[in-house]
Amino acid sequence: MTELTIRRPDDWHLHLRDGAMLAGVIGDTARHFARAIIMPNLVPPVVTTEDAKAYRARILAAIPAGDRFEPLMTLYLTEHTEPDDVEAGKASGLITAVKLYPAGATTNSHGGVRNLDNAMPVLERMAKIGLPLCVHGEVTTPEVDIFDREAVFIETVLDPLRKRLPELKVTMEHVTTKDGIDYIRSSGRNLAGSITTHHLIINRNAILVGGIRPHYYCLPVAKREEHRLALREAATSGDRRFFLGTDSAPHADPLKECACGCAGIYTSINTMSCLAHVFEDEGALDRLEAFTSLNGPAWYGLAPNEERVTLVRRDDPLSFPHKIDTGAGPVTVFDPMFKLHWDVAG
Ligand code: OTD
Ligand code: ZN
Ligand code: ZN
Repeated sequence: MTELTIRRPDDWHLHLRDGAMLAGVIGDTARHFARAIIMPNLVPPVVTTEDAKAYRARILAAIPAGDRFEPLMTLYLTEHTEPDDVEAGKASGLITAVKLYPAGATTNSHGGVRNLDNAMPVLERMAKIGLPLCVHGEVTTPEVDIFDREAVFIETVLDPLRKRLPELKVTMEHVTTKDGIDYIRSSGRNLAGSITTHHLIINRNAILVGGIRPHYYCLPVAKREEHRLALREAATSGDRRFFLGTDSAPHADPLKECACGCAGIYTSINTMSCLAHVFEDEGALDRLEAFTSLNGPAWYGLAPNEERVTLVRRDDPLSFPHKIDTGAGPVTVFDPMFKLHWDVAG
């Protein structure tokens, strides 16, 4: 196969940032994606419907002329989030989901939730009105090894929460382990998972072999090869519970190339080319559309995009920039360590 036409993709987990960085990266998403769920971990975070409304307006203002792109807004859950505000946000059509960051789990998550009991009133309201909870599924307990944090979260936080509130719809975001895949597969309704592009491509060796490679460092951290293989199997299976959330998370290079580099991998610009490569490798190009364009909207109760895009396999490898320039500094682009041939032709 050298040509593939699919519905226009959506990205169900994206960091766009704000200000100059927003202006520098949004074009890469708007070029290929019709919609994206926008993460609220700004400084300060997007906590109220009012914050989300203002942030959405800044995103719309940054979209390059001629592009069409719809940001789907989320709220950053805190122990003080008001159930009425969340309900009003959903009712107005502004809010697509609420995001749970265990405090300290990832970039700008210190204002997140320490004790989930304190967020129960809002979670109960969300269950009642059918508003999904997007979850960064890692415990932050210092005693738990960083490679085990997702598995321990499922057992000690997510599963008890779902038993307590079976009506709550939960998206387990950026699943990185076989444990996560198995848990989603074994659960009934009301649980789905997003998978990033980079976790389908790298295992933890990418970060550590031959030197410390900060541009492969993200959270949740990439795991062993057996986990990557489980993610690939799930993503390419066509199972409706799995869909794309790139978690593309730009940081200016100096903030990653230093003694305490921050977490995040920037993939917006070459995600579709990387995914087509992965699905071709797995003999599953016919299921790429389910992963990028059908399963996500179905889960969030939205119609799939009507517009189509065509991917073309070029004989010569594509050339993507090594870095993009943003007004907030250079951002290194994810290098999948293989040549890319699939081009989004439009
Ligand atoms: N992971 N970096 C960021 C967020 C994600 O956990 C995440 O969703 C970020 O920079 O905002 C990262 O590595
Ligand atoms: Zn996260
Ligand atoms: Zn993220």
